[in-house]
Parts: sequence; C-alpha cells; structure tokens
Amino acid sequence: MADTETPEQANPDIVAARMRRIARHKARAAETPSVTDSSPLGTGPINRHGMPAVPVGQRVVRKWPVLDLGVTPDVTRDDWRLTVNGAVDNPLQLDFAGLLALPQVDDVSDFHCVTTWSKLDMRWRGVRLSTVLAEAGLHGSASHLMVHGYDGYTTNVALDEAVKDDVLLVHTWEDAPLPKEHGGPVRMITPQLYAWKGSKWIARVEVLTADRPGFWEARGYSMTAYPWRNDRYS
Ligand SMILES: Nc1nc2c(c(=O)[nH]1)N[C@H]1C(S)=C(S)[C@@H](COP(=O)(O)O)O[C@H]1N2
Ligand SMILES: [Mo]
Repeated sequence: MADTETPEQANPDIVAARMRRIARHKARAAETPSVTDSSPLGTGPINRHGMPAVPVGQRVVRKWPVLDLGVTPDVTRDDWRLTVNGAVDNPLQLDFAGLLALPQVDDVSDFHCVTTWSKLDMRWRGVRLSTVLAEAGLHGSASHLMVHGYDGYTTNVALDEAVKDDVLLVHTWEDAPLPKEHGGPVRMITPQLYAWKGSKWIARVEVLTADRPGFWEARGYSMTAYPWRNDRYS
C-alpha cells in the first residue's frame, strides 16, 4: 500500500471534515492575507518564557482532546515494536524494554494541533528520537523521515526538525503511562511543529533521502508545519 493512500480503517467523515477545515481556513486567509505567511522560513520563538502565548490562530485548552483517524490499534507494551530502517547503516528494531534501556529524558513542552487547540506545559518522559537515530546510524544522504503508526498513519518530518532535543518517543505523560487513546504505549511528539507530525502508536521510522508527503500532507497539509509561522496547509 502506498503511504499516501487512505488506510483502510480511516473514517471518511473525519477526513472529509478536515478537508472542509482547509477550505474554511483558505477562505479566511484570503480575506486577511496578512495573517498567513505563504512562504514560511523556519521556526519562531521556541520558548514562551512562562507567558501563556500561543501561535496565531490557536486557543488554549485544558482537557487533552483525542484526534486521529478514528481507529485505536490494540498495541500493548509487550507487543510494541519500533522499526528504524531506510537510509541507515544498522536497521534496528526496538521493543519496550529496549526503549527503556536508552537514556530517558523528562521534558515539558506545548502541543499545538492544526485544528486550532493548544495544550500547554505537557509533562513527558521518553527517549530522544535523535538517540534512536544515532543507534541506527544515518546515511549522509538522509534528509527526511516518514513516520508510520500502527493505524496505518504516516507523516513526514525534516531531519533537522526530527533531531531537535524536544522531539521524543514518549511512553509517560504526567507521571503515568501514556493513555492508549493518545498513542500509548509509545508515540512521537514534535513540540516545535504542529502535532500531526508526531505519530501516535509509532511503529516505524523510515529514513528518507528525499521528502515525500505522508497521509495528511498528501491531502493539503503543510510539508513543514511550523505553528509559529501559521504554516498549516500548502
Ligand atoms: N498514528 C496516528 N498519529 C497521529 C494521528 C493519527 O490519526 N494517527 N493524528 C495526528 C493529529 S492530527 C494530532 S493533532 C495528534 C493528536 O494527538 P492526541 O489524539 O493525543 O491529541 O496526533 C497526530 N498523530
Ligand atoms: Mo491535528
């Protein structure tokens, strides 16, 4: 199955609703063109310095919404595996014990969903994606990743963004196991990019030598996804 095809389980109503959201966003941006940066250049401010600031077009939520393709794959800590392959010297497969054997990182970061909610100050524990990529040994030609979830989801991330210190494979949220509906046992987070770039129920990191659209990117979402640039749709 090509990466950009609809996973069989994807709920067509969810996909259609997202497509309508793109159309609304574009209509609004056309009325006020200054709000949208049509050629984003990079990330904006990384730290809020304690201020409850959010990127343009976002509003803060207290409860953590669940957003996905409408299916929750049944993966436990016992059967979870992560494959890292593609443009690497040592393709590898990690199980949950293997993940816990790597250096663990605690971090606090914000979570910005392109559907306009942001949840601030999320407390995570997990492993830096850069740690796992270093174990696999990237080829010099590596430039992007395609990240795959157990639900058939895919999303592409530029390597420069993927190796940032706050990009984690998380198994713990607020001192408890990451809930299944939020991508447990293990998901990726990309605090400096919109949250769709972080796959829930992460199954595979495919290292690419050229960029390629994932599921939402093939349907009009941004290849880069910088929240501080309002870089939502292309
Ligand atoms: N595997 C997988 N990962 C995914 C998605 C998905 O449908 N499947 N949805 C993305 C989107 S659009 C967002 S906003 C976040 C939502 O995470 P949450 O449901 O924990 O809030 O997960 C992202 N990662
Ligand atoms: Mo999202």
